[in-house]
Amino acid sequence: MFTWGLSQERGTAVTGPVMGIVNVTPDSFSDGGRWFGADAAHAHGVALLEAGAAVLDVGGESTRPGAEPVTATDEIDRVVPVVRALAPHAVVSVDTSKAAVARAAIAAGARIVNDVSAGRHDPDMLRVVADAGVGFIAMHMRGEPRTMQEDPRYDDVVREVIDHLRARCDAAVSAGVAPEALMVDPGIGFGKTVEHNVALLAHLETIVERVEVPVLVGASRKSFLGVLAGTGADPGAREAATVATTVWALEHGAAMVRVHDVAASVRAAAIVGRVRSMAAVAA
Ligand code: PMM
Repeated sequence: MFTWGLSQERGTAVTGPVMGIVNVTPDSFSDGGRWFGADAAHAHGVALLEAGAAVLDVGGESTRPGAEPVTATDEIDRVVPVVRALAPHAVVSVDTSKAAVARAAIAAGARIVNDVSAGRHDPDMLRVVADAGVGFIAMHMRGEPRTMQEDPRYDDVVREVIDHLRARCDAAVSAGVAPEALMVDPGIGFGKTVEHNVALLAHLETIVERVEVPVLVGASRKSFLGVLAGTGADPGAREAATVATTVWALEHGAAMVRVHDVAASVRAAAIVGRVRSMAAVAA
């Protein structure tokens, strides 16, 4: 059975706080099309592993705002060859909301399912995860990717995200998923304004305390960073801002960050770890 417990043996357990993104899509917001072929995606995954990724997150459907859905067959054709090639060398998660894709990816060696709908999109998802005994990442999303950025509103975004994540964890456990296999994610950019995203980061410690399972943060290259840093619409110009979110997230209790540029976040995580251990000795 999968747990998030740390172990030193690469390929069999999660060894660090950085998840690398391997998008096998023609249209993801920041790297759409770059790693679309299975060979290119595999080579990209190997490079992220060498840069220090503890998990490789392989996705075959873009979740950017306004993205069009992909059929399960197309998604399987995209992700399975890449999962199969990477799984002997890495802990691989599959970024999907479809049970059929999760099942095929697990058969190809994926050990974690990362579902942006937290098991709501497909009624079979939680059972597939429970039966396979794999890890499950439940993310908060308001609505669905195609429409989620149309005027998102909350009374209290932090409280509502916490309540939702706790409810999704309860649903997963009721379906037979082991509590140790769960991770949650506040879903930066998924049905949220710039202010909502900042509030979720600002109150990350509260989220970590209240959800009672490890927390993943995925802020990498997202558009609110372009707004906050004044770098505009080019996702590639958001790297410094992304590293700032890595440092903030790890320093405020996140167990893992999901990023495109693994090397930069691994270096940042090393500095955070070093300073934190010195602070613990000094205190
Ligand atoms: N973001 C994207 C896709 N999948 N999964 C989780 N758990 N958290 C995220 O923040 C997240 C995700 C969109 O980013 P991408 O298109 O660069 O993969």
